[in-house]
Amino acid sequence: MSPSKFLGIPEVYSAHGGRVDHLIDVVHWFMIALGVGWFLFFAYCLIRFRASVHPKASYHGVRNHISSHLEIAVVIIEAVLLLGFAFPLWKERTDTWKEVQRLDPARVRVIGWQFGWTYHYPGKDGKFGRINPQLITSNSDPGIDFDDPNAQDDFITPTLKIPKGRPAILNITSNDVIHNYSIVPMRIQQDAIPGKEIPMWFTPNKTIETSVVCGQLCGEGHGNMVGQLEVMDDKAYRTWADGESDNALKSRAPKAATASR
Ligand SMILES: [Cu+2]
Repeated sequence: MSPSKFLGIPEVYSAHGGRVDHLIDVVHWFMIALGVGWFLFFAYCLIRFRASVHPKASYHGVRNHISSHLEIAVVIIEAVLLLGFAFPLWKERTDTWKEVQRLDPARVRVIGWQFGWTYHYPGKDGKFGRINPQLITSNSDPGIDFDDPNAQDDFITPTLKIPKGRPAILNITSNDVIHNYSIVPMRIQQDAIPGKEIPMWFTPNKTIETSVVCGQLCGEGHGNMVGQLEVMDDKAYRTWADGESDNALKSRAPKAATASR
């Protein structure tokens, strides 16, 4: 039985999501066991130390060293948890990051702003154009420098589209305050911090059209920061992305020619 099934958490759509739900289950079972244990101890104390049996307090307190031994045991258990589980699991995640770079990931810059999200794709060349914050003209403007050759085929969309079955690397950033890009069906979220681009990655394993929310209270329009996400079949995604890239290149070609004269 898994508590995560009763908590109203939506279906998982990413490769790693099942492990997150498993952790949620483990933590809930552990907390239930702790809650029951502490409640029994509380009930025991109420009965064992009731006023009619112990009208006077003991001024000596505990005289043995049990509590010191218990504290040492807690330190050892926590060291085992940290060194034996947390560090190796973190290492596995960071090692996979190197592997992900080789798996032909879809890359998108995600820009949070008050109050919405903008998506910047690198286009067919796979390279994001240079970003210059001084070129930003509105709060949703990603500030792309179109004098950069790498920017010529870049395109911007109001909806995030990514392929199924390939990793998606989203570089999360913000134009103003701290936001948080939170995709609940993918079991992943990342703070959007102005001046920083922080990559987050996951592999969608089913197609879905869903919404993405802002997970960080960021101002009066925070509740309206709902983004749209579409996970498409890989072939449909490539057709769409190449088409958008070609259109962007065509629309900028005359400008690029004038600039080079
Ligand atoms: Cu926000």
